[in-house]
Amino acid sequence: MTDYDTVSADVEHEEEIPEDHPRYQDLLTRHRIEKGVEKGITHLQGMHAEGRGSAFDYLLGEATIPSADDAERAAAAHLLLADHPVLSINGNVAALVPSEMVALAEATGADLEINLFNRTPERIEAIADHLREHGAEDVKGLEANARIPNLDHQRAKVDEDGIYDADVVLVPLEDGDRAEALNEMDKTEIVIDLNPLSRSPQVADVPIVDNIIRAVPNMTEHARVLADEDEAVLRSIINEFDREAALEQAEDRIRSGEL
Ligand code: PTJ
Repeated sequence: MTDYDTVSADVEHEEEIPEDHPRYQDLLTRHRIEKGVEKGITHLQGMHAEGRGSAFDYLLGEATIPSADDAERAAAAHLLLADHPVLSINGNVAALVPSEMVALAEATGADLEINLFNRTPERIEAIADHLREHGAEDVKGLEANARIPNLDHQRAKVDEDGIYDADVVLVPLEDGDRAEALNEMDKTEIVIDLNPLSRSPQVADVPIVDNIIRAVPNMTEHARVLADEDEAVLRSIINEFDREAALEQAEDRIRSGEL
């Protein structure tokens, strides 16, 4: 019996998961999603979404492939150049990367906005509290006084001075309908999704096929490095990024296991 066999299935605090466990990142992710459900942050459907993401990540080699790193750098350049960048947060994002989203918002001057597929006042409050506990000062999405056109139901609700007004939006782990509707509003859309065939990355200006746990800190790192660059340098990073190639390389990696 190895030490790995002693990892309890009922971990209370994430520090109990040994960092040298070969499946450390996956165990950490599952733990955070479970805690998110317990805290009323993550919807039960978020567990299904995580399971699907985890299967794609396994096939990707649980690593940020070079084309994803290019996408994360281009995304950082877009956020830095934006007039009004907004980072959208759902129940999975809040559970998985709360402090990392706060750090990305600080590095790029972006707003944080809660935008839920399964919207209830209780979940909105729980997520806002959770983000504040992780350092967020201003959280949007509570007012929800505007609507994304051509989208029915609760999932269309956004803040007028948030996502509705944004020129660049980061929408991680997004439902395909909403990604399409946001895209039709002529916003620059950055999507993080481990499934390159999903509609959300397919319609995104910058599709990032990577686990959000790796993608967000890497985007922040790129944003810090690029923060003092001229507009021309940022524009050339954006122009050099090839979205079709990024999607193709991710799919090839998943299908063949080779880069
Ligand atoms: O909190 P809510 O109410 O807004 O609901 C959020 C979920 C995620 C439940 C909702 O948006 C949903 O049902 O999403 P989908 O349609 O299941 O899409 C989620 C996508 O995210 C899938 O393509 C997954 O492969 C992908 N995904 C899951 N976990 C990760 C991921 N991508 C990157 N990193 C992950 N950790």
